Amino acid sequence: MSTKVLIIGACGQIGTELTAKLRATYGRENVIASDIRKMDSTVVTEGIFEVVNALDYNQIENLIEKYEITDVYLMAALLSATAEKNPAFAWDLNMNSLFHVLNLAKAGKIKKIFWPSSIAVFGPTTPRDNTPQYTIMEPSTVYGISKQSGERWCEYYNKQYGVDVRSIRYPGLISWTTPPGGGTTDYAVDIYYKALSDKKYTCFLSENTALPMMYMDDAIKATISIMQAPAENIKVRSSYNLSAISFTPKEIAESIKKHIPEFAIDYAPDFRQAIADSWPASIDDSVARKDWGWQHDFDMERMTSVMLENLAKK
Ligand code: AKB
Repeated sequence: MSTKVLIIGACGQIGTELTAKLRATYGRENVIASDIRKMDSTVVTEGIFEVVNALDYNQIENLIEKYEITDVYLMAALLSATAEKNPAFAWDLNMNSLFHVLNLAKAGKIKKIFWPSSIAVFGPTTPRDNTPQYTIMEPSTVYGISKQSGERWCEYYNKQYGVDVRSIRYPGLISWTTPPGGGTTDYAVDIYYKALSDKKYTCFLSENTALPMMYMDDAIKATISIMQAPAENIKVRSSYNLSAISFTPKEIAESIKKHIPEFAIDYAPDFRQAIADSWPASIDDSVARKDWGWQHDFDMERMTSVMLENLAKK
């Protein structure tokens, strides 16, 4: 049976680029993009697009039957900063959308699920440097609590019902095509826009706040390769640590100054500082590297060159 993909949340920061790559991989007619509303983006104009509410089980089931979907990528979620402002809705969206696709797989209607977790599953009691795959996890944000609970349910559905669900803990993701929305790591995207437009940026995190980050091309590569790996290689059915680079606002500003010498940064930490302080500074992803051959391509300097070059053309 050939692969037929449904992406839920296709118009977001990850969904947009994931949809393009999946269409290039499996063929445009085999990848159905969906989101809560039609947005002005290439995922809408360059292939099949359906409006779907990730909280509506019947709508998702109908799409799966209509297009004979085999694989679902569930990318709809409220991120860390937005979730703190609307805890009840964040819990509802992040958990119940996951239950819907897990239950559809349990009922035999789809074969494989990709569900993103996050470094937010870790908390203030987790070792901060080189955080291991298995460690203390006491998340202190609504988003982190939902991702940690989701991981437990993914593992449960795999062990109890044989559901083939695969997951990675994304770090902060940096890309130039679609802006992020509502995350604590979003400064690392905003800074490039402001460096080009204003030559200065006020960062909502303090200068020495190190966080794990990754260029989007690496994240998309990881997402597709974990889904294509043989099932027996996916030994972790909660979620895999994934790492590429780790930097502070001061360090990313220095890398931008190599291209824009007059660029200036100052700091005005807000409520997102406490969220960042509860997360790891760097991640040990040796288990993903061993189990399914993960490796990253982009370091900070390469990422800065690509970001500035492409945003300047926009
Ligand atoms: C966020 O900042 O909320 C996200 C994440 C690390 O999951 N980018």
